[in-house]
Amino acid sequence: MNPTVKFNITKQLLAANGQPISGQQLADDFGLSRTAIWKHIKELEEEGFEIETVKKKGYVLKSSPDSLQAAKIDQHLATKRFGRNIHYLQSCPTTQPIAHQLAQAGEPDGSIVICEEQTAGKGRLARPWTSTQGKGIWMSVIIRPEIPPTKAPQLTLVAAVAVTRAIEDIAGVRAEIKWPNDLLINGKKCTGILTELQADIDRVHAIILGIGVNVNQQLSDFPEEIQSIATSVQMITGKTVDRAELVARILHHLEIYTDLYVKHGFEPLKLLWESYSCTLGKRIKAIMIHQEIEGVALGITNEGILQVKTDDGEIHGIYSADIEIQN
Ligand code: BT5
Repeated sequence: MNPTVKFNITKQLLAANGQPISGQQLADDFGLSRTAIWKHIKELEEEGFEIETVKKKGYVLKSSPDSLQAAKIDQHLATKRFGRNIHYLQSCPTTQPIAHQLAQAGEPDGSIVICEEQTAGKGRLARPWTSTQGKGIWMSVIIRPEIPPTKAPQLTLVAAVAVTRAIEDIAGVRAEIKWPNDLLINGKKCTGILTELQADIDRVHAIILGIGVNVNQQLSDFPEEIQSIATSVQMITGKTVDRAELVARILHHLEIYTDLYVKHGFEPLKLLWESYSCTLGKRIKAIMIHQEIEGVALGITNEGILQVKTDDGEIHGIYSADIEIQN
């Protein structure tokens, strides 16, 4: 089947809002036979779309599956670039290397790789990221900002603000950002962000922003070892969230904030970031590979570096660490 035709048929069926679409009309639109259209319809049915054929009227979409097919995200998209190229997979080990390959081959700014399940999802420092089938958002966004590589970690903070705002818009809950890459609700992690880079010494070619959001999991969907630290949006609100709508909203904010960042730098985003932060003013322990620093988190600099004041009054700039909040 032709993926572009399938995408467009799905789009038309979704947009028709329960009204029939004539098979002949679709055939004319795409320059195909009615049989070819029917084959696409059958394929959509196999993917969980419930489509009724009404004599002399055409195809009526009765319901669509809870999935992240490109057309399902597209129906909610209000962006110019972000999410305009969607690579959708049922299952993959991790979306990150796929996005890297696409970026290397010239995939445009704002393209995404998204899947229903990752079998080897990864966090920072090669830690595992649990990515349950059909319950969350597991996506990599390719971004091509014209910035030096040293500034790339700021994009993690920009993305954290975008996801927080999107969750607030769609589910009505306010997550808090734990520097640098965790979103917490009631102190438990619902989102992780992994920022990877393609760059030479003075220029970024692409940033691959890996975003994992726990959306519709129940506690038992998480492996036992993370049940005490993980949560999902549904566990907090008690309501199932339309994941496709949430993806579109994340992309909406991500496009706006990335553009703002490229134009005006990190400063305007810093205020927003601070308003969502649960780290600032708290006593924390910053755990790095070769060192641990304990003290009060004072704030972040205009570069996005966390400033921690230790008991001897010294101020340390932390570029990357795991943070434990102590009070
Ligand atoms: C992160 O790492 O939080 C980054 C997660 C990025 C995931 C996305 S999904 C799309 C893209 N493709 C990928 O393969 N990855 C990206 P870090 O801060 O290192 O946190 C990892 C730790 O979080 C693990 O060691 C667990 O303790 C915990 N964890 C694992 N899965 C989790 C989940 N689903 N929810 C909450 N916590 C989890």
